Amino acid sequence: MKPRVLPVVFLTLFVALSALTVAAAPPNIVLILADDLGYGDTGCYGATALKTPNIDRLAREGLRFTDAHTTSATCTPSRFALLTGQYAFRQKGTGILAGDAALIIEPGRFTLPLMLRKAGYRTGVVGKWHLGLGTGGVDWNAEVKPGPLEVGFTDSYIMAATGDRVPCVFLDGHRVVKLDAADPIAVSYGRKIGDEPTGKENPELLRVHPSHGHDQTIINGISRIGYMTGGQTARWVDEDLPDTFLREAQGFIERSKGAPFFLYYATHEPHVPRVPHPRFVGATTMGPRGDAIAQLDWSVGEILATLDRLGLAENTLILFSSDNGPVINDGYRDESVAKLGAHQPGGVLRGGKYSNFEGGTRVPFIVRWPARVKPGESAALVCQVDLLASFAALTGQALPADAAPDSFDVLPALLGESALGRDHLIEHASNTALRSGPWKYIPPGNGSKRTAATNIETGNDPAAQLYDLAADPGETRNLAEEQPERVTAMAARLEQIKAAGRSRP
Ligand code: NG6
Ligand code: CA
Repeated sequence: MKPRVLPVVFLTLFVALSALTVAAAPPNIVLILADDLGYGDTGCYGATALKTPNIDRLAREGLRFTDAHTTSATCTPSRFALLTGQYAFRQKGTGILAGDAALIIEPGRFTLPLMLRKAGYRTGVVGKWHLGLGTGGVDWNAEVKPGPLEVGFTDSYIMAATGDRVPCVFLDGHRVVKLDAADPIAVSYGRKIGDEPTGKENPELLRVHPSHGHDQTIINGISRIGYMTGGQTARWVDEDLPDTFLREAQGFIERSKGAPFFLYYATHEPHVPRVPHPRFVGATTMGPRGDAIAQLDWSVGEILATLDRLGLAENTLILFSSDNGPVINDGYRDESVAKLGAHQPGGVLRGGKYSNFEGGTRVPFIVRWPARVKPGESAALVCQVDLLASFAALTGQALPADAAPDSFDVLPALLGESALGRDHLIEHASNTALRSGPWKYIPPGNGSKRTAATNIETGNDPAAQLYDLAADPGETRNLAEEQPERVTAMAARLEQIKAAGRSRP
C-alpha cells in the first residue's frame, strides 16, 4: 500500500466507526409493571420496613424518577394509555373490566408493541392483561381472539384480567393452557352459573375470606369476582402464579436474544388476592401484602440475573414501574391493615389507588440501561403514556398523525439527558385533575371523599383544590381561595385539553 493512501484509509475507517456508534444496536426493552405497588413501597423510595434489594439495585444502577406517573389510578385505563398513547377517558368503556370483557384496543391500532414490531423488535407480553379479549361473549374453549397478538405482540402468555376475577386460567397465545376439551369452561358476570360453591353460600370452604365483594365462585379456596365452571385442569394455583409468569418471561428473553426484543412483564403482585409462594410467607412482618412485594422483588432479581447470564444487561433498557397507586385492604381479609405498622405504601403522597390525589398515579419508575443511562435521580414530570412517542424516537419510528394523541417524546428525560419532561399531565381517577409544573388542580367533585371499603381519600371535594407540590407534596394546603386566577387558568386549560381530543399539537 502506497503511503499517500493511508489518510484515505483512516478517514474511511473513522466514518465507518462513527456510523457504527450512531446505528448502535437498538436496546432490548424490558418493562416490568407491578400491580398496585405504591410510591413508598420499595426501599429506594424510602420504605424501611420492607426490603427490596433487587429493585433498589435497579435504582442504584439506573435513573430513579420522583415525579413519574400512570395516567389513571386503576389498572385497565392505566394500561390502555400505556399501550395506546391515549388517555383512557377519551374512549368509552375503558374502566376496570370484567374478566369476560371484549378487547378495548382496536386491532390494527398503532400501539407501543406494534410500533416496536415495525422497528424490528420481537414483542412479548407475560402476566396481567386486563384489557379485554375477543369481541364479546368469548368462548374460552375455542381460539380466544382478538387479544394481545392482534394489537402488536408476537408472543403472549397472560391471565385475562386479574387474580381476583374469573376465569382463573392462563392463555398462551389464543388458547387456554392445559384445558381438557371434556371439561369446557363457562364464565358469567351477573347471573350465577353451575353448581360450584361460592364464597357467599359456603364461607366455611374458604382459606382466604373476602372483606368486600369477591364472594362468588371459589377457586383454590379463594372466592372471586364472577362465576366459573369447568376447566379444572386449567385452573392456576395462586401460589405458583408468579413463578409461572417469571418462567415465561425468562423463556421469552431466552428465545428472543438474537434480535432486539420488547418484553412487557406485567406481574400480579401485590394485587389481591395476595397469596405468595410458601417460600415467601413470613418474609416480611406485614403479612401477605408485604410478602407479595418480597416475591415481586425476588422476581425482578431473577430477570436481572437472566439478562446478566445471557450477556444482555448492558444493552437492555429496563423500566420498572407500577400500574397505579397502592391500596391496603382491596377486598380480602389478608391482615394488610392490621400488620401495616408504620409503613406508608404511598410514601409522603396523599391518597392511593382510586384517588385523584398524587398517590393515585405517581408511582415508582426506574430506568436502567447501562450502555446509555447514567445512574441518578430525576424530578422530570413523565408519564407511562409517553412511552410510545419516546420509544418511537429511540428506535427511529415516525408516529402517524392520528396515533398516540397524548404521548409526548420525553426520551431525553428518560435517558437522563434533560431535567425536563412534559409540562402538564391529566391525572385520572373518578375525576380528572391537571398537573402543570409543580401545580396541581382538582376540579370540584361531588363524589364521596373517601372510598368506603378501601378507606382511601379520593380527592373529591365540592370546592376546587389547588396545591403547590414543590412546597407541599402531600397536598395538605389548598391554595384555591388564595390564587383564584391560577385556578381559573388551570380549569380552562384542563377543559381545553379534554375538548381538543389530543394533547400533542
Ligand atoms: C375493584 C375490586 C378490587 C380490584 C379492582 C381492580 C371489588 C369490591 N373491588 O372493583 O378488588 O380488583 O377492582 O384493580 O370487587 S385493578 O388494579 O385491576 O384496577
Ligand atoms: Ca392495579
